[in-house]
Amino acid sequence: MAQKLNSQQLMDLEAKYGAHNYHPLPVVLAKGKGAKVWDPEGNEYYDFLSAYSAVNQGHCHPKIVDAMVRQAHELTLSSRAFYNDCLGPYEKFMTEYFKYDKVLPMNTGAEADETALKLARRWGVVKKGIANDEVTIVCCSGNFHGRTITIITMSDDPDSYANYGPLTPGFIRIPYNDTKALEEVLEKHGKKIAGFLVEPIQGEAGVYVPDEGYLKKSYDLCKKHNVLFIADEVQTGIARTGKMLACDHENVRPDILILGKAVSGGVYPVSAVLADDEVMLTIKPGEHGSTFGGNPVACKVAEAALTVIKEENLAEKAEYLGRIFREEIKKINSPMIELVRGKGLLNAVVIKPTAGKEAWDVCLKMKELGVLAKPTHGHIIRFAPPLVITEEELRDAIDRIKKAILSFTA
Ligand code: IF1
Repeated sequence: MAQKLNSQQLMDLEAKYGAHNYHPLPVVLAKGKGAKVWDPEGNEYYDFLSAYSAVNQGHCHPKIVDAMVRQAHELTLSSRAFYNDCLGPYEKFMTEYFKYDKVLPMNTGAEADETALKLARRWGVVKKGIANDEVTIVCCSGNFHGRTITIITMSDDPDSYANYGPLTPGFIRIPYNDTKALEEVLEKHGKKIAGFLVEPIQGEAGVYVPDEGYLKKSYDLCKKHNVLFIADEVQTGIARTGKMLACDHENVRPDILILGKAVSGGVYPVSAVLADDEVMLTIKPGEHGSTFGGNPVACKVAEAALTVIKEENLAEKAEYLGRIFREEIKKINSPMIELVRGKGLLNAVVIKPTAGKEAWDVCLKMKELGVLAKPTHGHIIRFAPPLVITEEELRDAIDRIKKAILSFTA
């Protein structure tokens, strides 16, 4: 029998044998249940990252895991060369759930974003009549849509795009949360613009919440110029911000909706693109796809995961608990807390380095006290627990966060 490895040994293995494309917090997760996770030594933590909002339904939700295990015993993969007996019912479920004509199933967020870009370009060529080599997509500064070559073309973060060789033409980037900039680009180049791709709240930018009305105004501008409004709700969707979709806060219905992460409750890679026929049917058989997209396990997992969201009222919970979180964190009397922002349970605290201590040190201290979160951009800590966290657990976690921050300034 192989002997059980401890945290240090496991981290050493990753350093020695794994590519060095991540810099994780030094904690190893070996078990998860609801809002809590445990390391191999048995230490317990509140998970305030939720695998970047994939685990909205909580770790190892029994209904989702059951759905996966049951289907895994029947049929795991058919490919799309044949039909399978889960995909049709899943597509009916998804289109009724999100109220679109059609869904296109993929696996990861990046693939869903790529799919949306292809759909928008195709629609631009065949419906709007833009010349094939001129189709343009407008994106926003500070965006994060994934890691493919085309997607990193849109990024303005050198960590994402630098030294990866020639990128993809056909994008214009404008400032986020700036309807004037959108209006100008549409006035100037509208005839060759097929779509405007936007995150309703920017995750990677440090949970950057745009001004109220930004999405609605942007949507209206797109309509005026016959441009598709494309929402990347990979991180903001599925109840995270207090509504099923973050666009619901402004009653905006995207022409193309991109979903990932929590569509499966973090149990399996499942992503999806939703649109109406006028857009979706511009892609014909053989023109796009994926071996695993729409596989039977994915279908069953996603149906279960989305059912849990409604059964457990997780959007309402996120809204209610998010208010408590922001209120309580704002009460902490420390010069380290510069700003608290967010919506629902997608929140961030901007940390002002104090006495040589910064966001990374706060995260290490929180880890010691039983709360896991990860800094972004050096000075921002994202706080996004599973939406199933109870009020009692949340308040307990807030006490620990408070202790961690005060330990540097008291
Ligand atoms: C990593 C960030 C979060 C996303 C949006 C598409 C994707 C993502 C809005 C791609 C992915 C992740 C991936 C994760 C880090 C992370 C992240 F900090 F980089 F920005 F969540 F905030 N659209 N977000 O947020 O989805 O292909 O990964 O399934 O490790 O890179 P994917």
